[in-house]
Amino acid sequence: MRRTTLLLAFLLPLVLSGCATDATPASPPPYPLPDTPATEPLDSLTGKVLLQGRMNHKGVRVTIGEQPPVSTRSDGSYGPIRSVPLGEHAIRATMPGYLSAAGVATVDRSLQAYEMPAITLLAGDLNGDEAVDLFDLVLLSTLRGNLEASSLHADLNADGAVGLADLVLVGNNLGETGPMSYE
Ligand SMILES: [Ca+2]
Ligand SMILES: [Ca+2]
Repeated sequence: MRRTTLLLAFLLPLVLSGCATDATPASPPPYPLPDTPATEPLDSLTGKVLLQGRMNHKGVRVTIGEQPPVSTRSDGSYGPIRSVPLGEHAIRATMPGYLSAAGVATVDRSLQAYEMPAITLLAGDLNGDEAVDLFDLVLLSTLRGNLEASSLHADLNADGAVGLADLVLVGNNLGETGPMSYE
């Protein structure tokens, strides 16, 4: 028993030193590590929404899944929206006076960034029922020349007046319905 213990005491340092010379501390583990944990959220989601008949596309409200809504800048861009969880998310773009747009953003772990396709909202849904029809045309006629704050959504081309140009936009879109879908 004592002999065995002595032998071990003698051999152990040799064995350990042998191991130490074989092992390289900086060597990678012998199995591949996943690039991203499956629950890692998307870092950046961006997109663009344009407003028919306008040069300035500011103020479109964009909601993605459960994220807080964001607003478009004057060039129509929005985002980046950070920390979007993996999975499918409903996306919706709304603007008073315009048909809305709806789609789905599918975020998977292979993505570092996601860009929604650009979409142009059609003008003329003044009463917000997702249809451009005679009711909107009549409503616009009654608001013509009126620049109360409550009627500003009828100034579709945002030129500061409710007038003929806005009437033309509604007329051209008669029969269109929303929500418009992303291709
Ligand atoms: Ca309508
Ligand atoms: Ca106008």
